Amino acid sequence: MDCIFCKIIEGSIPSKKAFENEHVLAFHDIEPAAPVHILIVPKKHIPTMNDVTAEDGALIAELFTVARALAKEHGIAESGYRLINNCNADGGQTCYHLHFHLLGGKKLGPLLQ
Ligand code: IU
Repeated sequence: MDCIFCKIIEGSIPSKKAFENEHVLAFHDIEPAAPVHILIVPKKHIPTMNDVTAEDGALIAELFTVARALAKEHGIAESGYRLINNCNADGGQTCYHLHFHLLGGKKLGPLLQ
């Protein structure tokens, strides 16, 4: 499959890993938009939020659990952070494998531009 995140998950493209288990990989974004910028990615290839189904419920919950743990580990749980999913073109999605951006470590600006 021609998906960069699938290649990162299988290890044929390197990444700076922040967390990994059977279902989830988290790695530092190559173009960080904040001091902490980690991508939290299901190992299952789900292209966009629109493709999430009810049977992915436990997996989506796990992504949020990992996000919460990483926020704590990277010292931004109390100061605050954002967890963002971009969906399709108008949402700004560029990598078509579901992921959440965990952003923090500075006072973030207004959300909408
Ligand atoms: P988006 O929500 O699909 O726009 O986010 C894709 C992110 O993936 C973006 O912030 C890129 O910098 C990041 N990224 C990466 O970390 N490593 C890569 O090899 C590629 C993109 I391609």
